[in-house]
Amino acid sequence: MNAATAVTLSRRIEDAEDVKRLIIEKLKYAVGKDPEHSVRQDWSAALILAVRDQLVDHWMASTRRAYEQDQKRVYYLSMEFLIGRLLKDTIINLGLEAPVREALTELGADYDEILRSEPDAALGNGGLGRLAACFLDSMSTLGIPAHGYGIRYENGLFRQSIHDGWQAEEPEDWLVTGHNWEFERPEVIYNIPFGGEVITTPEGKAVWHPAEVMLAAAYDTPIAGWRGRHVNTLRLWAGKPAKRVDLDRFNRGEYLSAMEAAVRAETVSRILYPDDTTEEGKNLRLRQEFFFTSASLQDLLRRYLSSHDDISKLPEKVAIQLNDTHPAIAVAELMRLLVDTHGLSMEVAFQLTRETLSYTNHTLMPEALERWSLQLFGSVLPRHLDIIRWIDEQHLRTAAAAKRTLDLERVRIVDHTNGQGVRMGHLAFVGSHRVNGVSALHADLMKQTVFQDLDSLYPSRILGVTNGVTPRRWLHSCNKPLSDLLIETIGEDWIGDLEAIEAVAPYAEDAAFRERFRAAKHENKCRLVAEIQSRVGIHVSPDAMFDVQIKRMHEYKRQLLNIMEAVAQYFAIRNDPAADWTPRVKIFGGKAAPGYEMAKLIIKLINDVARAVNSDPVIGDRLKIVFLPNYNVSTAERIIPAADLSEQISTAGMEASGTGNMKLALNGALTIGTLDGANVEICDRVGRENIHIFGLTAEDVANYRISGYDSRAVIDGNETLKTVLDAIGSGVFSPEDPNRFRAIVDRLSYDDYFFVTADFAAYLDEQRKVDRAFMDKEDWTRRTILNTARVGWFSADRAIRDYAREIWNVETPSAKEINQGGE
Ligand code: NTF
Repeated sequence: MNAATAVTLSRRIEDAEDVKRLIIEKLKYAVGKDPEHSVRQDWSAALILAVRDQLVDHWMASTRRAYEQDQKRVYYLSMEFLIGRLLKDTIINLGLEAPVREALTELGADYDEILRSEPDAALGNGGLGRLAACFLDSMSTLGIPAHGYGIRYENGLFRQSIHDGWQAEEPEDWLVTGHNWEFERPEVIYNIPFGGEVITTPEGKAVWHPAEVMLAAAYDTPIAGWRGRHVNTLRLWAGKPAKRVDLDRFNRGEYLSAMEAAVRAETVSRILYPDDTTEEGKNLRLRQEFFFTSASLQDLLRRYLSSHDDISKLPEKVAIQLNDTHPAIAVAELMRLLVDTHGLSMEVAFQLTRETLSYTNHTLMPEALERWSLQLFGSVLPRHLDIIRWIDEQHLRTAAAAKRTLDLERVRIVDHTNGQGVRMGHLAFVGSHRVNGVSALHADLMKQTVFQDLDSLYPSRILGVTNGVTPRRWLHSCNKPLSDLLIETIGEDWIGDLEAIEAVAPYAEDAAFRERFRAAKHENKCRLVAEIQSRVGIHVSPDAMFDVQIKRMHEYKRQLLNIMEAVAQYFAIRNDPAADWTPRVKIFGGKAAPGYEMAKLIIKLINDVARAVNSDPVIGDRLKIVFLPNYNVSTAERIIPAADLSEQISTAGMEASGTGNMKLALNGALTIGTLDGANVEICDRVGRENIHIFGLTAEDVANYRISGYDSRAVIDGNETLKTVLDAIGSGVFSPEDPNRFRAIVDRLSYDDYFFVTADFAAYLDEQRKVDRAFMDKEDWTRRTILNTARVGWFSADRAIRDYAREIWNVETPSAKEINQGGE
């Protein structure tokens, strides 16, 4: 052991005494406070800094190992990382919870309160961003040398509040209290050019003269995996001006315009686009995408070249994953860097680019497949437009040579028809060696729909890698009662190898275990009852079924179907209050994109129905409806362990995968769902008898889209449906504004694109089966245990192993090796 190592080891935490010493040291020398005068924010900062120290040695060792062994590295480029809070997860991953809790208690600080005071890093909208965060955890757990690359948004996803039932948005300012996890890297700075023109030299070389150059500055957050042995980096880029102040202007007294360039540059990392399906503020959005992609590629090329001479070996040592089309400009930017900076030919550059890049598609919704007008694209990225045209030519030659009859216009990257534009999905596809969907069904549908032509040109490029979730955050850390029970019963292998959770299956037949499983659920429900009471002032009973739908508000996810069922049930209870009703609490959580009027109207409908139902004395505990505002990662961590029923009721064929479905099943909720996304695979694994499937299949939906579908006739033929829609449409829930929900009813009657009316009867039927099933406590518990036991495959570790094997060509240790550990 050399002297340097000896010094660092003394900072290691072995017991509560070490924690106390380190926290006091941090309070004093990093925060600048003495314990007597420290407020919660100071304790929190000191604790985070002390825990962060624990990561540093492993972080450096991980980096050293990657260099020494010349390991292949994975770069995950994502516009979104929805990481939430880091403190509790990191403490648990490092196995430090007991000493930390003890130390803080002895110091007179409240551990749980400190955990709650950490702001959620909401650098993402929903599924795609949360998946990226789970993948970071798993890549560290599996010891894959990896970087997440993204944007350090000043304002993450907006904060949602509910005023009079309507969604209101406020900016989320997670950075104002300081982000103690990160390390600023002032020396890691890249130029990011924009605009200008491309001039061809007499030798035929294209030279880009940008109109403007800004800077990208790096901020690193260490990400530990299970047991903290391997630590990777999340590197986020902030926009900075090349020159902070224009001194000439300033001296002329033009103070505001002297700062113009600074404001412009900083705007690039100012806000996260609050929408995961449509692009707005097109110019800024395109600049954001290019900004972080270019900085990331420059950075990884610099790292590669610092230990390799031969750029042509890049694909052997580097794998770059594009999380959706947002970083798709990487195809052209990597070529630009290889050609313009490193002097390769276009042909060679294209081959290396394709071998290095791969692309994940997360949605088939046509409006989400990005597409830039030629005019905009050419004005912001003129050199890239040239490169893309070149790629398109090559690609067209392949298409023309193919024996199939193809509509060449449809396969082109640059669309020359009326709507002229650059199709980013096509660019990502053509520039990647693998293109993956996020569930088996989704990958199939990609081949049948949006990428049908490209799939026929490049067969075997598309594959499915079903999503997964990290069992560390989504069971072990968020659900202590259940995690403790599992550890006591089957040991703790499942935390690092979720498929080992299958060992609990036989206990489904054990009455004493079922009792304890129920007790764990009950404890979680009581905690949520208190939160509902304190946040929205609604009293609910922990003995009722907690029926949960938490996800972005979107018509295809069909929160509307859920609330319509609530209305039907409300009327049924009123008609016969004495019948044997299964008490339910319907819990909703989710944000609507600020510009998405229909989704916002559905939030209002949920709240208006809730107002009527919750205050109706006839109903009592038989039905309660709760909309919890500002749904985010931390709220999910409290709702999921308390759920009995998981609503996964999207229009079949439209939810690419879902990950909430996995988290809820893992935490012992039964699913009511359509055969959509990963629900299909969940059904296969938990068994058809342990899940409540209803409604049209993706194939049915596709057929109806062709043959046409008459929702008017369906409504007329279903008395309950008609009553529900009449009530909603005539203002029963909005007497102060009877026409408020007319638009919803009209949509369902004349253009029911999401097949709400088509699935209504089947959904109600299945819900009544759920009611009956819930009343049989023992059998219900048995089935929920089997859900927990059988969804181990949906671990993000398994998903990352699939990526590593099928896409990145990177080796991973076996689950056994992970659990046995070793440095
Ligand atoms: C989401 N897509 C899909 O809607 C989910 O089904 C899926 O589970 C997640 O991605 C993760 O793969 C998006 O968030 C986006 F942005 F593409 F719409």
